[in-house]
Amino acid sequence: MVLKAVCVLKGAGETSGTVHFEQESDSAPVKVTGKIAGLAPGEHGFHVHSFGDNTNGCMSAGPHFNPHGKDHAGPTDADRHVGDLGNVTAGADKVAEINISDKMLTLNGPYSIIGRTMVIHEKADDLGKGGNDESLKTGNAGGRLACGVIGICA
Ligand SMILES: *[C@@H]1O[C@H](CO)[C@@H](O)[C@H](O)[C@H]1NC(C)=O
Ligand SMILES: *[C@@H]1O[C@H](CO)[C@@H](O)[C@H](O)[C@H]1NC(C)=O
Ligand SMILES: [Cu+2]
Ligand SMILES: [Zn+2]
Repeated sequence: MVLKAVCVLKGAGETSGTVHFEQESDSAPVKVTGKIAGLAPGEHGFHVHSFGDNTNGCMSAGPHFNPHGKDHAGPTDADRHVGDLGNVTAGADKVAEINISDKMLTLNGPYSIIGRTMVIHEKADDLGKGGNDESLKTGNAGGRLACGVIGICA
């Protein structure tokens, strides 16, 4: 059974986008595709945060989704937050095209990301290699430019 989800990201500024998620079977990687516009050219941290709560904007989404109690890291690290998708890169046109396949994300079971929040950040995620405490929590990715709740779609 193919599972699909979608997230519409919005924020207080000009950043906005749409991200699609697709998983071919329960244990398959999740394909993450889409586009985010209104970004300064360069890398921007991109994570699934714990809560599908946007009552206080992107802040109420809480920290990175981390059901296994790991340190923050990069998407290819074995030990990482489930929500750690690294960076997406915006071009001179201020648009980041997203095309990621991730083995740790899932759209089913107790660790499903459905109902949680996708966040795009102001700065680059240092993937836990920044050499300070914050790097192991957030990757020093700075402010939350836009976010949205991940929902089931047809
Ligand atoms: C940002 O993450 C990507 C992978 O998602 C990585 O290739 C890149 O080196 C990272 N940038 C920094 C500054 O660590
Ligand atoms: C996304 O990446 C996959 C695997 O690297 C590639 O086969 C596919 O063509 C890419 N899709 C787009 C729209 O770039
Ligand atoms: Cu984040
Ligand atoms: Zn993290």
